[in-house]
Amino acid sequence: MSIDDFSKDHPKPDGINFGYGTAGFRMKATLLDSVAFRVGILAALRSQFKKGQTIGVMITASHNPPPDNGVKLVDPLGSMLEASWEVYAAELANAPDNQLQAKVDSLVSKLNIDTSVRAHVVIGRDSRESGPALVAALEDGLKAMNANYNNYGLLTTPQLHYITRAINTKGTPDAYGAPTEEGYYEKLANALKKAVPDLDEPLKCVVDCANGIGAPKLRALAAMLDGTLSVTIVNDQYKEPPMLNMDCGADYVKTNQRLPNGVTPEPYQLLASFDGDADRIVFSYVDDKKAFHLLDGDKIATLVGMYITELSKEADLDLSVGVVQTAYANGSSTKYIVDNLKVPVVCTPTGVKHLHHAAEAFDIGIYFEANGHGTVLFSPAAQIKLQTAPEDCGPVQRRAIDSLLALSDLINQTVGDAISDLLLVLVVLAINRWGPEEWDSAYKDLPNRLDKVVVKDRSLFKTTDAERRLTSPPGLQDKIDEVVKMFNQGRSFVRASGTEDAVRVYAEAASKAEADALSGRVSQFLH
Ligand code: NG1
Ligand code: ZN
Repeated sequence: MSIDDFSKDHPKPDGINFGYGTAGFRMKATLLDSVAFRVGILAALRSQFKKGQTIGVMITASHNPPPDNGVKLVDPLGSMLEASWEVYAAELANAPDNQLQAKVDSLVSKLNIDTSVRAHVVIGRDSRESGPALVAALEDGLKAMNANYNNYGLLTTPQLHYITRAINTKGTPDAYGAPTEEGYYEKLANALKKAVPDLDEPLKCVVDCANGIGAPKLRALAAMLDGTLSVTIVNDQYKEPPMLNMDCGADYVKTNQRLPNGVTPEPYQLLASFDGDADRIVFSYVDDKKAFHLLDGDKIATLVGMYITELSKEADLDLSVGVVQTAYANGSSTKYIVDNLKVPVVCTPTGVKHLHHAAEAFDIGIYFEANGHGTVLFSPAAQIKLQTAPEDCGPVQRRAIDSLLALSDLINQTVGDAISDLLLVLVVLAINRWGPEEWDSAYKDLPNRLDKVVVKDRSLFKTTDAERRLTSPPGLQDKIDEVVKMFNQGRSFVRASGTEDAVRVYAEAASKAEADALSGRVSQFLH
């Protein structure tokens, strides 16, 4: 059957303009059938363009509510789809039904794609009810292109990134691991044992899995790590899709700055929260007065930054370490990294692809968004230095090198990964013999507030300096500067959201009252 024949079963809804954003296509699942079908075609084209290398497709809407879903592509080395193809994705998604074949032909000729190459695609999905039907639509797109595909069923987003990279590097010197879900667990389990070789007691944590796919996957890993990892999994009802992300999970905990439903932690007990597809994680705890404390992506970056800086000094291999943040990083975290850790900080626009790219400039680049999405990248040069260091160097140096090598396997370097980041944090805490309170005490977050303001046309809001300053609408930045000056340790910026039809206002200041007031003043300028 031809593309047009298949397309009859997947008509495009009228009046919608589909955009491929930082999270791929994402919206109400009921609107996504034609998009999933066409992404199947696009994934096949991308694979053919990449000479038959395997491309990943993930069906997920992460932390969004249960009726939503989304679809995004994973490039051969496990990174997000190359930016120039986001445009082709949108063009294909928006082509009228009767012009789909013509659009495909024009892309083939424009990109000089050899259509005799057999395309290879792997598919994963989160636990949403709409997932199987969208996978079926996607498979129709792949069949229309005569692609070879493998549906892995339920996976976390980072597992699909891992599998994609593992397939494409199999049998090469850069082999990433066995290209299966089991291979993912084996790699993490082996790395964890190497990262904490002399553990007195298992690493412990209560983990809120947002009633998502992270629950069974973390359980599968923990089963292989009896004696090394002891997790208590809560909000694990992934077979009840209407419960996904409801009053629990990383986004709920970070946004509301409160405990998720379903937990009553002891004072100073460490709690982790995953998001719905397990690529984000934040931690929290309550103190002896039952006050809630959040340990977000900034706190993870500083903890990991501290440990990796120490190790790289001891390893003595001249490895450059850097941290990448966005404007949403708490000012205290940036100050702590620069002043105490003496590590350079780079600020990029929002969206992991920007952070990931900036982190590649370092031998060891640590990046986390404040919302808990992040990872650590080891450059190829750093990997070689670590792997080829002499066996008989001093014991401190040797131990540091071995620890860095273990970390480079423990960390999912393709993308932020809640399971891998959980292990990383537990390792650093165990090595320092710290609980959440000691971790939290490195610096105190400046009180802050993040608001959303709906405006007539958010496209008028243009920024510069990694989104920290507005260049448009004219005059607005000057007004913000004036009001910021009136607040102790004040900082505020405004930018258009890339995922919602709204403008975000961030404000921080020396006290909660001042942060609230600053945010209020800046928000007034937008009405
Ligand atoms: P937008 O809507 O552009 O602010 C949000 C998050 C990003 C990122 C993307 C998803 C905040 C302030 N923004 O982006 O960090 O996670 O969604 O790709 O948390
Ligand atoms: Zn997610």
